[in-house]
Amino acid sequence: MNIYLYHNTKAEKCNKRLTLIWIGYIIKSRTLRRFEAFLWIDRFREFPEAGTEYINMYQDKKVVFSGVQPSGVLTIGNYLGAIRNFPKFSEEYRCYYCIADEHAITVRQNPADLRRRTYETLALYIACGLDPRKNVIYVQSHVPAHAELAWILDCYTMFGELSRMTQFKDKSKKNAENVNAGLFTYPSLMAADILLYQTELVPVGDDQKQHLEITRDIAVRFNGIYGDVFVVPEPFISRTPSARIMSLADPKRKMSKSDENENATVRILDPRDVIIRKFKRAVTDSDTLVRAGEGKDGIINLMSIYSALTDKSFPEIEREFDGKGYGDFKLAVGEACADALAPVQEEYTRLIADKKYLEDVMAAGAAAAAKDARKTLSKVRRKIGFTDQPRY
Ligand code: AQP
Repeated sequence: MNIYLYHNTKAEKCNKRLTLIWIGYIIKSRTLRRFEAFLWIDRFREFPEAGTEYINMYQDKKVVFSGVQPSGVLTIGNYLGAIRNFPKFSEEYRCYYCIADEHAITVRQNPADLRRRTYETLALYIACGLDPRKNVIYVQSHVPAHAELAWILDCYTMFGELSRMTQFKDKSKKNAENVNAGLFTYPSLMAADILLYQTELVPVGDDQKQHLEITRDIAVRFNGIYGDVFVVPEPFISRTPSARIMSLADPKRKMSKSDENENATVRILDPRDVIIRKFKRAVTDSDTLVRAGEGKDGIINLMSIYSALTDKSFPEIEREFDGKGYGDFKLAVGEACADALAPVQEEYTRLIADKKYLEDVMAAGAAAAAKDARKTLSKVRRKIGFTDQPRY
């Protein structure tokens, strides 16, 4: 194997501050004489193609995939249960994080709101620490392979399996006037999202566990018929209580961004005074002790949030608020939450004003994701007996 080093002077012209080094290696063998990979090290985020190029370093790494629907302003449930964990994987894994707009339309969306929230979700991803140079960040509908593979997987997913999904049951009740086929087949689209990239690990909140199980079942079924086509993914669900943050208005229900009761959710972008006010109004119980116990779902939920934000254990929290009432505790949770979200909000405000930058990130992410997705999709098409697509 010969190793060649290239200095890319063209890129240096684009940005004087940019140090760009290409390392390519040519594998000399009887069958293969071509570039196989290259390594790009850059120092500055402004370079538009960064998302696409940087991740080529990670070609041989295991894959992480996750996504969030732009179906509302993200909540601290989305943040603590999922997004906050995303950046942890960036160094060790090849990471794909999508903005799941195709999933969002299973519930009727106002088109202008959906468009705006797609940008907002992207800006929030980055503000929460996802570096577009180290992760493939993209919008699901920009990569048609998701919808294409979803249709194929629909044909390998059983009606009975889909009928058992609790999210389908919950959302059908909530949207009784619009129980559409997409809501029902949501899990095969999610399976397609994950399986397209040969994903090993899927960081999600506890509520998505059942969808991960069906994804695994679909992959195993497909592999059983056609050989090892898909990697069978594992969920990554945080063991901490933040894996399921509950509604502040009804602590027996999950906190959801589409909840119409504004007091039920704390949004990542809520102003400090709003955050504190919502925590002050959180439903608890008639007791006064800050302690985890039976019938104290509201307090357990607040303790979970406080624990996730401060890294304190439940016994530590109980000691800290020994002799104090719920009022002091709620205020402390509200302040801890507002403090944690302040830097995210500041970065978000900067990013959302730069539409051009966000569109560059979207374009680079879609290009990288589409390229990788195509590989799996071509393999699937061949396996099931579709003919080669003609060029047109
Ligand atoms: N309350 C929660 N606690 C912990 N994790 C949560 N997640 C959502 N709510 C909580 C995690 O956030 C990720 C993105 O979720 P999603 O937007 O794809 O769908 P969802 O789970 O249906 O989230 P919402 O907020 O409840 O959306 P709507 O109201 O539109 O249905 C997932 O990893 C999820 O586990």
